Amino acid sequence: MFVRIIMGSSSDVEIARKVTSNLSKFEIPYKVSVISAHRALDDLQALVGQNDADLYIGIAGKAAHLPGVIAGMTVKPVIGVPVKSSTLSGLDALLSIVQMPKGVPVATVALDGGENAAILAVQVLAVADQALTEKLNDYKKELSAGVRDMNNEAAIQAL
Ligand code: RP5
Repeated sequence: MFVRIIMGSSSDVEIARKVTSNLSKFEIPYKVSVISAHRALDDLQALVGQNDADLYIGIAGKAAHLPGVIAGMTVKPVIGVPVKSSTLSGLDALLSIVQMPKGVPVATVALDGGENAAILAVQVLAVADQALTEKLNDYKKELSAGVRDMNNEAAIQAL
């Protein structure tokens, strides 16, 4: 099992780092590439054409066609991460990724949402993996505990 993370430019690396650090928490193997759908389409076709990954995460800003083009090349699930990289504050990337034509979905997460891209990837991969499902249950418990800690903070209780 492994996830391919493809970003459109090395300028997207901080968002990719959010993905890799969260996949690592669940011990999910991954491979990272920089390949632009616009500037290196042949390379993208060659990589996705290998058909060797279980899931793809495409990270891109501006006219962010990368995740959609990946989705057009594979039947594996594709998660898209729009990057807030331009003068339009990322709205361009968000709409470019989320507004896919019917039949070719890209599961789009929030702007710069590398963390949720990783968690969603784990959830997809966990459907047929009980050990991974148990790790996700533990993760959810940690989230709950974190909010309980916030609730107990003295500054909150003093309001
Ligand atoms: C997109 O354009 C990339 O995904 C990046 O977010 C944005 C800017 O790319 P660079 O001009 O920094 O290479 O293709």
